Amino acid sequence: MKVLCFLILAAVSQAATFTPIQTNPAEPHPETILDGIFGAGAYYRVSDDIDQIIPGDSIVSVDVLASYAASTNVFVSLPTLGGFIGCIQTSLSFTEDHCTDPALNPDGRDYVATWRLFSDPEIFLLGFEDWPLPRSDYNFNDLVVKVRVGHRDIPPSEVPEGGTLWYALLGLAVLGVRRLSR
Ligand SMILES: [Ca+2]
Ligand SMILES: [Ca+2]
Repeated sequence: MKVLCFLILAAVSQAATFTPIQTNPAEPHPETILDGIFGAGAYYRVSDDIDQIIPGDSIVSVDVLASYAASTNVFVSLPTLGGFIGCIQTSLSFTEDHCTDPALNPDGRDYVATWRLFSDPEIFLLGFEDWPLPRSDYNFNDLVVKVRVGHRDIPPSEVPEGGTLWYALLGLAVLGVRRLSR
């Protein structure tokens, strides 16, 4: 019974969480924007408990997909352990900078929704909300960007040579035979 309870608790703690996106009738929902560019069903929403850091060794490109904002929002990336934190810096004084990591936002709230493409794991689609609550319409389309990340090439010295790899596989096979023979 204890094991069952632990498994249930583990499943609950790993449940995906999605920050709600409000609908503003005057502007498109960010997923309507993505539908028009990538096609419906081409992407999936990333859980908001894991979208704080864009994983990668470099940011290869940033393309603005849409912006429905009264202010000028500029995307900036902050290197951090394991990747990058994405932020918008805004030009108007009644709004504030918002980052993918809510801990960096003045009120600690989440102002970024993230999606990924099924066809390309190197691409992250970020929808930013620039107005803080309670005045915010919270529709996450004030800046929608496509970020492509890159990964460091592994130097040849770190790639096992063919012979080394075969000896390693042979060693595992020997261990397996010994275990079976016990
Ligand atoms: Ca988020
Ligand atoms: Ca908005």
